[in-house]
Amino acid sequence: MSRTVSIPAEPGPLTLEAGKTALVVIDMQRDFLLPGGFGESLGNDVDQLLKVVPPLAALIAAARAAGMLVIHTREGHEPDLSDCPPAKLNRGAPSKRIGDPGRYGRILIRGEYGHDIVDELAPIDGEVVIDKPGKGAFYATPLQDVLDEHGITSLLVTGVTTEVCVHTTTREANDRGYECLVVSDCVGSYFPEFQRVGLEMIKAQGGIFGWVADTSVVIPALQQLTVTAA
Ligand code: C5J
Repeated sequence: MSRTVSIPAEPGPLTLEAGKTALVVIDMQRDFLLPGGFGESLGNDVDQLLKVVPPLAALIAAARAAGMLVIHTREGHEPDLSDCPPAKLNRGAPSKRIGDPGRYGRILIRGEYGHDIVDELAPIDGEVVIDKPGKGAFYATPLQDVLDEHGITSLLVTGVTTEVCVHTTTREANDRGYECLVVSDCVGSYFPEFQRVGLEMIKAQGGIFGWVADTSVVIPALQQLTVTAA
């Protein structure tokens, strides 16, 4: 076991340090992933997101085994929608808005079945769950404080959707000084072309706001890393 590991990422290797790296799992919620949920009701192909679940489950298991901080996020709002700006509420299909009844309860409302994380990736005791009203995980949340408390400087970023909440969170984190490695087979978009271009954008221009690698290299790296090593 070692305190640091070099990941063969793109556009170049990234060194991660035990105890300073957290896994962030963004919005793997039933409303986005499940057949019949909010995402599918907007005409999206949820299979594009569901295929992320097996590699992400394996990555979460590796992070837990390494003793790494695991943080889950959920996009959603208070039942009275007081934290949902009109500019967000009033767009989209008029019959499918945040707060409306959906197959899995009121759409993207905290406490509803659809708002919670899919069973396969459910947080375990001690893991941090951040409820966020926006696309980015830093906006109007305690995420920065949580990372500061744990001395985190690097993030493994995963979840959905690649071009929306994953991108926004990675950009927010990059601007705050975190090194972000986006795990390519653990992020998903309803749109294959957005998935491809979204990943290209992160690592372009020498890694303009992050690094990209898949689980075939990230999981073995985590297996070499332990937060308890001297
Ligand atoms: C979206 C997200 N796409 N988690 N949310 O509205 O990316």
